[in-house]
Amino acid sequence: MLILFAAPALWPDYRTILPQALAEAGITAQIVTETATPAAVDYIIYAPSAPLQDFTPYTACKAVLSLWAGVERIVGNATLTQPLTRMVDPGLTEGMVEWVVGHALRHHLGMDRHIVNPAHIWDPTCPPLARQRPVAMLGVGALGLAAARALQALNFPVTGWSRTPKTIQGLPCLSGPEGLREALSTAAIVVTLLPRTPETENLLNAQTLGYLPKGAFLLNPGRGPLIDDQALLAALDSGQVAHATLDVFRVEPLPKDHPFWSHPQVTVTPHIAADTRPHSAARVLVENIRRAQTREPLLHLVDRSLGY
Ligand code: NDP
Ligand code: OXD
Repeated sequence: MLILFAAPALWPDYRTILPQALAEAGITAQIVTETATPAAVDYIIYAPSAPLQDFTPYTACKAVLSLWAGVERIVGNATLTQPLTRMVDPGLTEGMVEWVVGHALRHHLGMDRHIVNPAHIWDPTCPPLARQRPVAMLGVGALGLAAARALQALNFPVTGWSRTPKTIQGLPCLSGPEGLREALSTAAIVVTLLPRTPETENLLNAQTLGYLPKGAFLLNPGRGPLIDDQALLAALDSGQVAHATLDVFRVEPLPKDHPFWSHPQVTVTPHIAADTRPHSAARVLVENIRRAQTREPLLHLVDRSLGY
């Protein structure tokens, strides 16, 4: 078996552990980072930064396995005819849960007032309890559901919102445009864990931000284009949105002159909400290779027509 690891910058992270994970699964394979015989490649492990853009010569390739959860940079590639899987990695999920909970608690507890208090103001205002701070979780897939569960464990009342209607034990869920309006209309905190697709572009715009109660907090670890930047800046200036903590942007790195950098009500984190963790991710990759070899259904298969 020949595996092309087509993400050269990440190879040092996987050089030891990917062969180990293959060996643990009893799979014998040669892993290369480039090849002169693309027709001999059985699997491609891929990241968006990879130079590989033309999948046509990989005629025997059984699957392209993305190291990233978000696949918007590969899903529309017309040369890609092989099955594409996205990354659902327990380590990545754990990181995302920590980022969402950490930033939600920062705003919920009003930590900034005490961490940065140069005038030494003694303000004994106690924050409400989490149970009084409703959260709208836009996207209840691998990451959104895990983040929702962690917030629920702290007593935040969470409502999920997704493309398709869902019944999830203990988590009220809505879908569709009316569901979005309903979820946002009571949300004190909104978290966007949606993929970037034509349908999700500018989902949070002047109209939908207007559904929120005044002074809501926004956390976006999903993708930059989910939000209309100008509409968000206007909502921040009017106080409609009290603070936005943004991890992802239309252009990354966020250009130095972008107004988000200097806006007092915006926190920029540099696309670090969650990273694929090689130890756990290697096992996920290997499990899908094992499944493809035994003709079992692949995990986390991307639906090209939906774009995620
Ligand atoms: P999943 O595919 O598991 O979940 C996606 C969720 O979004 C699903 O609930 C899906 O609905 C919902 N959704 C998709 N399209 C729409 C739509 N048009 N309207 C409403 N809901 C929609 O993805 P993950 O949870 O694994 O990842 C989510 C995103 O997080 C990734 O696509 C990526 O962009 C981002 N990400 C960011 C990282 C970071 O470091 N900042 C790290 C990793 C991921 P349904 O259930 O009905 O299909
Ligand atoms: C991903 C990401 O999609 O890091 O995996 O954003």
